[in-house]
Parts: sequence; C-alpha cells; structure tokens
Amino acid sequence: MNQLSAAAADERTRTGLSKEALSRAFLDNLFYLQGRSLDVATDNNLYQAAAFTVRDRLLERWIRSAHVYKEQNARTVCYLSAEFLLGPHLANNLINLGIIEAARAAGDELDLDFEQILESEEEPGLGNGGLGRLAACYMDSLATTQIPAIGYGIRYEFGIFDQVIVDGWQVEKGDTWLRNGNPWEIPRPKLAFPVGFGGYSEEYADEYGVVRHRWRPELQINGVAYDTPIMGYGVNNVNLLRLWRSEAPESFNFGAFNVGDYYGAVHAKIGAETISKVLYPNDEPEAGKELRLKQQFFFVSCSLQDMIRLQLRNTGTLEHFSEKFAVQLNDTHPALAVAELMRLLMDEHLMGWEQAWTITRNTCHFTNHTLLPEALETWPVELFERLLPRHLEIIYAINQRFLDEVRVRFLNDEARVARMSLIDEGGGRKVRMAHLAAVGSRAINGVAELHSELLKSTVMKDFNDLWPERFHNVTNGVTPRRFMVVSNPELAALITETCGNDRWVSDLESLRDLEPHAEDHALQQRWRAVKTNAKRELSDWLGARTGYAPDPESLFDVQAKRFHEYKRQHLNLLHIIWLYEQIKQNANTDLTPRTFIFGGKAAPGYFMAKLMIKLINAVGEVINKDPQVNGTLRVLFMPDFNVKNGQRLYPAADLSEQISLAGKEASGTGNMKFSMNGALTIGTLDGANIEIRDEVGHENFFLFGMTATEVQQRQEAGYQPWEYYQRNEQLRSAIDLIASGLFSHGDAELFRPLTENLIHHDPFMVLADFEDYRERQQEVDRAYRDAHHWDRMSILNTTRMGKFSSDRSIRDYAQRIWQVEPTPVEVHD
Ligand code: 7GP
Repeated sequence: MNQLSAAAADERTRTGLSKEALSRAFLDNLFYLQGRSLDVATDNNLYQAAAFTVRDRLLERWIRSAHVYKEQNARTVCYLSAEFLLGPHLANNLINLGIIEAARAAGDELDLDFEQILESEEEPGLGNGGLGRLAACYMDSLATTQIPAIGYGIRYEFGIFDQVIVDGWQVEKGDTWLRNGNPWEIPRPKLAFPVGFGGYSEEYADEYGVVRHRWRPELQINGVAYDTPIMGYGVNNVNLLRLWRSEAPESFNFGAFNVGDYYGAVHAKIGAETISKVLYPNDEPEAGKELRLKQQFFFVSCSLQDMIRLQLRNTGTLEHFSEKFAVQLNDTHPALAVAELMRLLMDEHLMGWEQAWTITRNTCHFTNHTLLPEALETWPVELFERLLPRHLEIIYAINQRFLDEVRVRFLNDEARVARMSLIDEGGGRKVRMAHLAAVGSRAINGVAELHSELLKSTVMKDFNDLWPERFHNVTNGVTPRRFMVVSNPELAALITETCGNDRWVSDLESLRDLEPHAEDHALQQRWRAVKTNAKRELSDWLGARTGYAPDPESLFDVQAKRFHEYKRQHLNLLHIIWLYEQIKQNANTDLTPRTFIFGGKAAPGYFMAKLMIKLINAVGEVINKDPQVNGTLRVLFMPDFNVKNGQRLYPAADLSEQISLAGKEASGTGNMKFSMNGALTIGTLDGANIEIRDEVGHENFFLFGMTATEVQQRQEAGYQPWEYYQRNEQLRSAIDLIASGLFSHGDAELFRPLTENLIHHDPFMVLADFEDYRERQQEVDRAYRDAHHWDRMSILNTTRMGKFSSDRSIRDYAQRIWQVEPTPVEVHD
C-alpha cells in the first residue's frame, strides 16, 4: 500500500463502523476530549466519549449530504417550530446508523455497562408535549425518507421543567440539560443574525425616487446558530436541526456602550440573553407575555435570514426563493414569518409588494394543532406597536388587501369581514395569529381527519368558504425507530425474526405480513413474554422510585400525557375509585388485577390540573396501602414523564387510555406509540383514535363515549352534569368519596374545587361519558382473562399500525403539500 492510500484507509477507520473502529475511537475520545482513562472515567465521561464517537460518524455523512443537496440545488423543507422535543440522541443515532450491535460488542469488550452509558444522557426537553414531539418525529422521518430539510427553532437554555412529586403534589424543578455540555450540537459563532426590537418605521425615497420603508429598531440582539445533525435510518442522509441562541452583539462592548453606565451595559446584555433562556411550560399560550412574542420573532427572523443567505449564496437572487424552500409553520408560534419574510424581501432586498407577496404565499404552509379556543394565539396591537412597529404596518397592509378580497367575494357581509380580519377589534385590539398564518400560506392542514374537518367547519370556517382548495388533512404519525426499535428492542427482534427481515423499520405497512401469524399460539406466547418482560422492567423502575413495584402479571393500564381537563384524567380516576368501592363492599369481587399508571406534567399555573395530580397520588396512597385490596388494584404515578420515561412506558402497557372529550384532542400521538407496542386502546371517537380504530379493526379497540356531534348536540341542549350525578349511583358515590375527605386525611375542602366543578360545570362532560366508560372497562376486564384472544388483539394492534408511521405523514406532506422529492445521498469509500 502506498502512503496515500494507507492514510486514506486510516481516515476511513477513524469513522469506521466496525467494532474495532468504534472501540478505538471511543478510547481516543475518552482520552483526548474528556481527559480520562477508562479506570477513572465517570458515567458522564463514558457517555460523552460514546456520543462524540457517534457524532463523528454523523458528521461525515452530514457534510456529504450538504454537498449533494447543494450540488443538486434540492428543494428544501424548513420546519419552523418553537419546540423540538427530541429525547435522548445516543441510542437513536446508533440505531439509525445501524451500529448498535457493534457498539454494544465494543462496550462488552471494554467491560463497560452499555445500558448505563445510554442512561446517562440527559434529554433535551425543548418542548411541552405533542406538538414538540411531533416536530422531532418529523425530523427523523424527513431524514429517513431522504428529504432535504432544516428544522429551525430555539435553543432554550432551560427546557421543560423536571417534575418531582412531593407529598403528592407536582413540584417544578429547573431543567439543566446543558450542565454537562451537549456533545450533539456544533456551535456556529460566526453564523449569527441581527434581530431588532422596538424603535420606529420610516419612509424614504431611494435613488430612483421610489418610496420605501425601513425599520429603525431601538435594540438589536444576535441569534447564533447551534447545529445538531439528524441522521436518517438506513440511509446516508443527515439533515440539520438549527437552533438559535440569543446573544448581545459584539457592540455591547462594555466600554463603548453607554459610557460610565457599566451596570446598565451588563443589564442590557442579560436582557439579550434572556430571549432564549427558557421554554414557556404551557401547552397553550399565556396571555400577552412579551418575552414569548420576542422569542417567536427572534427565531423566525434568524431562520428566514438564514434561508435568504443560503439562496443568495447559491443563486445570487431571491426570485426563486419559493421554489427552493417550503416553509412549514408548526402552529401559529412562527406565524410572524409571514410578516417578516415580507419585510425582508421588501425593505432589505428591495422587492415590490406583489412579488414579495407571491413569494411569501408560495413559501409558507400552516399546520393547526388545536381547536381549543384558549389556545388560539392573539397578541395585543399595542404590544406589536411597541415591539414590532414595521411588522404591524405590514400586517395592516396585508389585511387591507385581504379584506378587499373578502368584500368582493361576499358582497354586503361586513360581519364576515370583521370575523376574518387579521385584527380582532372587540375589547382591546389584537392580532389574530392563525389568520395571519392562514392568509400567508399556500396550504393549511389539521392533524387528523376529524380535526381537519372540524377546523373547516368551526374555527377556520370562513377561510374554508373563501379558499376550500387550501385545506388539507395530514394525519400525524410517530417514528417506529425511537418508539419501537430503540424503546422496545425485544419486540423489535421478535418482529424481525417472524418477518424474516427488518424492512418494517422503514416500511411499517409491511408489518401486515405478520398478520397470518396472529393466530399462532407459539408467537402469542413469545409476544406475551416480551410484554411481561417489559412490564417487569417498568415495575422495577417504578418500585425504586415510588416504593410500589406492581405485579407484572397484572393488567398495566396507562394514561400518560400532559394533564388537562379535556384529556379527562379524572374520568379514569373516577372509575378507579368506583372499583375500589366494589372491593370494599365485597371482598370477593372478582376483578382482573390491574395496575393503573399515570404520567404527565401540568402547566405550573394550571391549578385544576395540578389538583388532579394530587388526587391521583392521594387515591394511590389509600388504595395501595389498604390490605383489603390486597394487590388487586394499584395506582401509581410515574414522576417526570418525558421522552425517556415514555420509552419505558409504551412497551409495558396492556391498555392505553385515550379518553378525551370527542372533538377536543386534535390527534394525539401517544395513542399511536402505545398501539404500536401492542397495547389495546380504550378510547373515544376523538382525534386519530378514530383512524386507529379503523385500521386495527373495531373488534380490537374498546370504544366508548359520545361522538363529537353528540357532544355538540348535548351542549346545545343545555348540559346538566348535576342530573348525571343524581341519577347514577355509582358515579355519585365515587364523587362523594372524594368529597368525604377519605383521600385527604379527612380534609373535605382540598378536592372540593374538582368535585364541585364536575357536578356543576363539567366543561369536558366527564359525567356524561362515565357510565359508558365503566361498562367498557368491564369488558376490558373480561377480555384480559382470555389470554389467547388478548394476545391476538395485541399482535393485530401492532401489525396494523403502518399508517401511523411518521414516514407516511412526511410522504403525505412531501407529495400533497410541499411538492418535494427525495434526494438520496451516497457515501463513497
Ligand atoms: C397537540 C395536540 O393537542 C395533540 O392532539 C396533537 O397530537 C399534537 O399537538 C401534535 O399535532 N397540540 C399541542 O401540543 C399544542 O401545544 C397548542 O397545541 C398550540
């Protein structure tokens, strides 16, 4: 071998995928990046060394992908989202690179605890729940389906809080995910964009006498890029997640800035850094929080400036901007993109209105994630005036043209004009962000069939009347890599063995091949053994944390999701209390032993949700200790439900609770994760439950409750929860038991807000659905005793989940919304 090719071979092994190459690189990284040898390395040292070893391998493919994308001038999806709830990277990247076995073998050889190294990773919790996790699943699927994409968002220093349970109450703890450093990101200090706030807008005449506008912000900060590579599964495509961190610009030079006012200068610097400091921990907007609007503008502006930079670098003109980029607005948080892209094109790049508007309208696409009225974002006009005066002007100008169109289309309908206006004129003028997003977008979509229909018939009805062709449905999906292969390796191995190959991992529809085996008793037994093992693992984990290790033979009944009244954790709880009463009344009551497991965070300011958490823990405390119950019932609360803990939960669930009031849950995605892992669902006809039930078969799904239409009718007829309370003895005694103080050491006041609210208001109609829910739960009870039948249903739930892979969702977006094609990447040796 000559010297050159020897060097080349060496280069290859530096990022080689063999056990030997991994082992060598790992030790190297441990020594040179962590300054440690094996004998003194901490868990975190080992994790970091492993992470850097994997990252090196991603980087090689990333550079190659960027090169191919650029060479082919590939159309690129830009997913703008205020949240990306990624979860731990290490195991996922090992799977996607196809080297988890080699890595495990390398670890074994070095006598390392591989699982412990994976466990050491602190997850980046840069999201609240469904919307943020969906963005992360979509990043995985974009790379896997080989679609060039950039995820743009905010690099929050503090992500979603850590939840600890103290005396049954949720207590929030700051999330310090960056404290040990983040090996997955690459800071790009030179890739920074100025972002203005405040000041005023002015007109001026350019050299040709054309009147133009410019914004003179009072304050400027910088957004600095932090890049994380996102590796596709089984391909060489690596996409980019680019998160912005706010900084004071260099001109904040303490000497030059504000001579003599040293403290003032420091204060201003802190102000700049505050913008990317913390994620707002609510799954709906908090009214009028100035910092939140600043965050939204901050990341939108940086992202668009970055896209413009890329386009100018590649083609020297912005004329074809909308052919190069498809921007997806993940709910209204990035809706300011519409106004900011207009401003950048017109004020900074001197385009005329018509051209800028055509580009903007052809670039943006908008996904709505909720119909809850309180979650529809609006911002006071006064706040806009103060923070974003030029954008307000642009919004007014968009609005004027838009309302003219409405008037021409619907003659003499000023009520409609007022309803559709970008400005809500009633009681304090406000900018309606959903309207801004809708007017500025080519396509608008909901996230499940029912949700998309309700979107068209309720909150966006007027827009659907005007532009029906812009409305679409793209049913959500989740990635089977993280939520099956990574989190449930035993199940994955069993499936692969039975199918004879692992094609299903990136072609989930092919799980249908397994269906003929659903009857096979040998498979059923192994299927059950895998489930029981997962339950045992979860039981050990819960035992160590809550003091109660549930029996893995009992039915694991799980509700894990954010706490919200519309999700009706209290419906589940009322049923549990009713079961408890049955046992108390008759010690011989024949019940299938069950473990009820709850998990989820409540927004720190959401009193009722926090009270529900307390009640669950209080009920658990009484039931779990009661000798008469004797293990038949257990109620456990898994603290700190996040992506990592979710991965422990999904494989271990027998029954998945998807019990929202019909019409309220836009889609749900946890429902898919449970079902993929062989849990059966008890659920309402809400969100994607409807489609899940259609796919898995009605006979393999426990349905209860009113339909969305019935909900509406009942509400219109005047819903009286009190009547249900009076009429239904079971329900009444469950509620009365809470009110009696049994679960609060005799304190009859503690849970009164909850019980009173149920009896007298019950906005989410818990009482109306209780009886049907209770009956369906009795069916569950019976069904679980027939192991063969249950296992068969469980297998069919998994094999029929093909539709709910996020790969399918992304293909839908690519074909129907973005018109973008895959760009495969080869890696040459
Ligand atoms: C959630 C929806 O509540 C959930 O049903 C859906 O599956 C998920 O988005 C993904 O589409 N919405 C949010 O998380 C959220 O924050 C307010 O919505 C903007």
